[in-house]
Amino acid sequence: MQQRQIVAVGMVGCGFYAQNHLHAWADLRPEGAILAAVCDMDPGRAKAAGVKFGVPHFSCIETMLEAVPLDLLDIATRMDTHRPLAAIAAELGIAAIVQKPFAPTWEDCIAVVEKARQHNAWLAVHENFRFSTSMRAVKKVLAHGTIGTPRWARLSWRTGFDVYRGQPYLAEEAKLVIQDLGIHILDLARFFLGEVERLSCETQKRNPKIRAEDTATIMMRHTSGAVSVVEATYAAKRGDDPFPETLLEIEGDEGSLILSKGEKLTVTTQGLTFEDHVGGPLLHWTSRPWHASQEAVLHTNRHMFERFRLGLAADTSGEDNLKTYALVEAAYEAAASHASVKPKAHVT
Ligand code: NAD
Ligand code: 89Y
Repeated sequence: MQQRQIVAVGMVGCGFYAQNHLHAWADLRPEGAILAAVCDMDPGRAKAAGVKFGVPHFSCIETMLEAVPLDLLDIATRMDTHRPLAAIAAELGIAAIVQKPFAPTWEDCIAVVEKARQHNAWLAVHENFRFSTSMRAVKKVLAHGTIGTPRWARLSWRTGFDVYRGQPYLAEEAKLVIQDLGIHILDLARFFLGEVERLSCETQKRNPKIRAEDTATIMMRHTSGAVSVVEATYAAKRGDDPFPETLLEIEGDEGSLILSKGEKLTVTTQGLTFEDHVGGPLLHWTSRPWHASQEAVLHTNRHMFERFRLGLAADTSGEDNLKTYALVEAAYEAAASHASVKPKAHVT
């Protein structure tokens, strides 16, 4: 397949988190990813993004697609709109990236994947945590065999940061911390330890002002035999709040690694212990505390763009992300049934 030199990108949704996508696409312009148009059904948001990034802006996706030839649609709206927007892209043979969570239900996710397959359209999910500089550093240590085969892990995301301020809709979600945030951590568990055989889960709603669970504790048996604990909460009250960092402990046959606050990686192997800072530098558009999440957007967009350009699937293709979404579904089922649950599989 011939490699594309230039990829014309259209952005749908210019809200809170899309600002990071817009900056990332602007940074990737010298590499050939050209932000060509933006769209938001809120005309004020569309205009603000269009003016800021110097591209035409639209408040209707169909109008944008008629006016501007695009190769890749980056959908950073909320999950309820992912299925119809991705369908519009697939029917036109345009590649699509959808933000996490993939869609509100397993059936919706399958429908998005099937629609793309039917139209031979490239599809990926913007699952950014595994692309952050620190998570790539952890993956490298594992891939080099420095700690041997991973046997046990704790992946922890515990905060009291006011996530409802920037994302007020979170307080109204029928499913909260597993679907919104745990989904990233479950994806990391797959990334580091492989697929999951079964899981159990306990949820809690500790903040009385919100609708759904804000705390989840999940225990998983991976097909490799490894066991992991995935923790996610929006209700922690901690002096040294690590938001939005994921903290890790992974124990292998030959050693261990610990990723602690401040993106400090401690690796123990053959009786020796090494420490390193493994976070990426601040970018001109990132700031603390959001930086760790933001910089991962740049790496995610670059990965998406490069894979699409080569005609290859993204690591977090629609198909791949179904496996992460199946863990979300299994966690809710396990919490409701108080039983251990085997994640669903999508059979094509
Ligand atoms: P938001 O409500 O701030 O922005 C969504 C925007 O989409 C709004 O401006 C809305 O007008 C627009 N929109 C909705 N339907 C549209 C349509 N049909 N056509 C054009 N525009 C449309 O939401 P947000 O907080 O930016 O969240 C967006 C997504 O990003 C969510 O899926 C969320 O889970 C995800 N997110 C990811 C991270 C991360 O770290 N990866 C962090 C925050 C949010
Ligand atoms: O929505 C969440 C996400 O995906 O990452 C962090 C977040 O913005 C708030 O917890």
